[in-house]
Amino acid sequence: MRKTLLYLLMAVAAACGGNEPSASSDQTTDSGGGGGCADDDSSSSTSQDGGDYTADKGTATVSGKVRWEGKPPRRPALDMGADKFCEKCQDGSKLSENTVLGPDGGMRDVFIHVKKGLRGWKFPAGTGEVLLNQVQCQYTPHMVAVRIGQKLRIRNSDPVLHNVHALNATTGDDVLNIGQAKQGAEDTKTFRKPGFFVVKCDVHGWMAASICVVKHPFYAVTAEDGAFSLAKLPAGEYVIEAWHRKHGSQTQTVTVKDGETATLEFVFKKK
Ligand SMILES: [Cu+2]
Repeated sequence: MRKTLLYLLMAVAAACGGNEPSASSDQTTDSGGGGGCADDDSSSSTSQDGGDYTADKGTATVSGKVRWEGKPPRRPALDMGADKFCEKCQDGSKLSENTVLGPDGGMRDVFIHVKKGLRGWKFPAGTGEVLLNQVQCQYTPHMVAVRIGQKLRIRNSDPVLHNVHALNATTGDDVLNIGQAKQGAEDTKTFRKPGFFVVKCDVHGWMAASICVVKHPFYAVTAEDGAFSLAKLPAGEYVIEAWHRKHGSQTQTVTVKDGETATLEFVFKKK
């Protein structure tokens, strides 16, 4: 570790940003489970039909908004003084991302998904890839959702050592620990089971993110407006979960018919 830190100090560049050619590797994990994103479809099936799901089999939509009620939590400035490069990146805009709200109280970084009700449907593995970047000593984005089979590309855009150390949110078990010392380094990861993971960087204590792995396409991560829409659902009764890394989980049960839209509102507040 001492060697690594030495490297880190040597690697501190004059500029904040930039790119270099990347080295890459691939990993696959079976580790799943954890609260939050994990699907829980051990209960009775509620949606109609079942079988191989294709988008033309669903015409129902569940949409809505996640909002914060009450005084908005403070977003303290991150103290990146422990690392010379990171300190240089501090321009007053690096604030805690623990709770990020929009101007009208919409809540960012809430993971919305169908938790129950899809039993009987089979979903093809996700395609393409999703990026978890490390930029100016923060993970970007703060919350990443990835399908089973879809590639999670992990990139270090900084000229300092970071690592993506992911832990099962429930058990605390290590599921992933990828260190990237070089600017432009890339690795890819594919998940085989759904689950929810919190991510930390062992070099920079302020860095935080989460990864949600889902087996079906009915999920969303909210932006600052807090809005979400789960479209092309088969008609049925569903348990919808809203999960936030800091503020926990809420569920609501909803029934939707073909061609109809059901609207939900999730409200988080200080506990
Ligand atoms: Cu870091």
